[in-house]
Amino acid sequence: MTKNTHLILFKTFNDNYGSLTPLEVGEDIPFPVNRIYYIYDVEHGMRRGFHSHKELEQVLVCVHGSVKILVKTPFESEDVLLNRPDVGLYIGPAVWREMYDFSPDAVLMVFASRHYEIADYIRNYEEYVSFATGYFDGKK
Ligand code: T46
Repeated sequence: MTKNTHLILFKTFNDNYGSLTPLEVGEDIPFPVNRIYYIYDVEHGMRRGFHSHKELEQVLVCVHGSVKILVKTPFESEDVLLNRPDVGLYIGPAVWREMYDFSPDAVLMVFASRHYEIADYIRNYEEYVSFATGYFDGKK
């Protein structure tokens, strides 16, 4: 997958009385969770995101319906379909993301490693490419 992203398959208990997916911080979610938010009621054709984060780590779970996530670095990009409540998409720092093709019933839940910080967002694509090139070069 694209650098600093991976899919996580959560263990799930499927019983004759229904299904339950427990998420343990530090095990299923690979960082301490400081914030949770969810995105829903997204109008048909609407695209969101268009930014990267400098430090934030997140796990995105489409707990109902479906949504596609474009994850992109200066070197590669991938479109990920999230349509199962037992699958999470980890997105680390320096990854550009766009969310699109929300089904009308989609609920996208996000577990985040940090509180909401405007200064952690990079919304200008040229600025992002420069930041991410330096970030990934430093990891070689
Ligand atoms: C991300 C993707 C997956 C807050 O006040 N607190 C929050 O914790 C968040 C996430 C947002 N907001 C406010 C800021 C805006 O006025 O909610 C409004 C919508 O946020 P934004 O336009 O950033 O939403 P998206 O869908 O473009 O991006 C969000 C997250 O912001 C972002 O970190 O990775 O979901």
